Amino acid sequence: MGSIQAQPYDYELPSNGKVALIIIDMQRDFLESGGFGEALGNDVSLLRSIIPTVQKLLEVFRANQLPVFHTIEGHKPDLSDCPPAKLERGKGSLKIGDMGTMGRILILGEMGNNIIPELQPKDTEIVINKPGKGAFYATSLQEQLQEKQITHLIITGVTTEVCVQTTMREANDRGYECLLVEDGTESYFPQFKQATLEMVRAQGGIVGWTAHSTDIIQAFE
Ligand code: TIU
Repeated sequence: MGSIQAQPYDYELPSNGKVALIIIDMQRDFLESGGFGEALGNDVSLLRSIIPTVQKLLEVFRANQLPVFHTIEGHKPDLSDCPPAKLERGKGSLKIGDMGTMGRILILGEMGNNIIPELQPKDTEIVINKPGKGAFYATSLQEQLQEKQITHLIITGVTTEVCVQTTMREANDRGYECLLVEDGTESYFPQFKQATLEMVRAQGGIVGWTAHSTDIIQAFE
């Protein structure tokens, strides 16, 4: 493993291989009709464009026997882990916990809350259920990364400016070297994706790096 052509400058992979792939919230609730994304008033079809890219990265990490973490945004059925502020936010017809066409909206274990079939985790991969937008808040992610001595994170998933960016900022504050995959993340709002890519790599990589998946994959071949 060497370096990846990235912005604002090349991203150095660790020589000891302590790098993980993070796949954020690629769940039906955000990518298919009848889930949370649509309940918030979004066109969910836009997000599906990154599926082949994330699949390719997943194959590369699996082939190199490198750790993969999947996250799911979801709440306990009794909503005890959902703050009232989150529950009550928005003016859509469906709220968290309501019955949608894929089961209860954003509730762990419901059909809509499952990871999409195209990116099903293997038994050896870690799935982090998270009640917040960031993957570190109220989860075991930090402990699990530390256990594997991971220092570098390649970040993918949805949506760029919400759960992906929040997680990347949380990871950056915890000292991880974060690389956001430009074509491996998507938003319901193209301008928000673009702004996020620019803001995380501004000021000399204030939050981290961004790179195209082809340049990342090349570094693992
Ligand atoms: N609404 C939106 O853009 N995102 C979320 O609510 N969660 C995630 O980003 N996963």
